[in-house]
Amino acid sequence: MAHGDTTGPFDKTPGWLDWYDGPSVPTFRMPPGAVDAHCHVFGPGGEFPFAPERKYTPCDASAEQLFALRDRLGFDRNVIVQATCHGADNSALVDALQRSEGRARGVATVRRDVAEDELQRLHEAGVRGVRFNFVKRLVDRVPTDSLEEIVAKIAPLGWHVVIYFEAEDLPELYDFFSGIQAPVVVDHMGRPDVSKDPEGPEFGLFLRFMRENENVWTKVSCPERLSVTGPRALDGEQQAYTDVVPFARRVVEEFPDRVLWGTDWPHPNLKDHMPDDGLLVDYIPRIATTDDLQRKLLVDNPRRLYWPEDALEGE
Ligand code: 0GY
Repeated sequence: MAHGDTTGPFDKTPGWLDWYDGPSVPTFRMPPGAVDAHCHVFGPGGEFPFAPERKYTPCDASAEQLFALRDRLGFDRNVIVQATCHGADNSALVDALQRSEGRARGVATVRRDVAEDELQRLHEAGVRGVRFNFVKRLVDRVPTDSLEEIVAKIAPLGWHVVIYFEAEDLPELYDFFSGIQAPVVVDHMGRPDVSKDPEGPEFGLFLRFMRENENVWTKVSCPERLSVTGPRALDGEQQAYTDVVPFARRVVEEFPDRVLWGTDWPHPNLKDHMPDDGLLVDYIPRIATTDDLQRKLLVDNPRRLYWPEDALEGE
């Protein structure tokens, strides 16, 4: 790894991803209790088969590997998000939550006909939200009346809705999203085109969406997906993903109590480069520039959403 100090060998057992030469140990020291609020487990396919309707087949990425990454980077906890390649079969997610010893919570995918006792089972395993995906390359569109039915079923459990969409689709989806009667978490700032002006109309609509809907939060994650300039340094090793910084920093500063951050490990569908998660962690202080903003982003906000019982204890 070119970046940072690896301070000793990373124990890549059991079966660490063989294509993955990382991660480096970040320079940035996270506040105690930091949460990686967006990451995945995939399979292993032999044990937890991928969904027949999936649009891609990922690498296997196990719970043990995820927890090794957590410890390596300095996170305390994870929020594991169901990805489309597992469809609405949440078995791998539930298995990972159960292995986490209370250090992971989850976001599941369910269908409109999901039974109440299934939702209860997911809740007991640590699921606290459902994910609606609108990214066309990942899923076939689900009708909004189905999604409304799901919202009505999960609301009594105190769950929230995670939405994933691309910026060009926000105008069409704006009213539906604004009507969701539950907390809403937007993945990756609604995927702005960062070659455009952060003060321009496209990102302006996203900022307006957050301003008008106080139940809306966002993950200021995935610079590695959004960046055009990429991981290569523009003016120094630490300056990866520079073009995404003004977007994420703007959101963190305007909505400090409604932002989350996650690695997105193991970075499905990124074909041009495999991100170094250590470098991604070192991006955090560039978008959350004070101790106070970092603590909110990494500790207080995710705990309020995923471990509210802990947040209450601390008050
Ligand atoms: C992410 C991003 C992607 C994939 C998925 O559910 C998924 O398959 O979310 C992507 O390809 O942009 O957040 O994992």
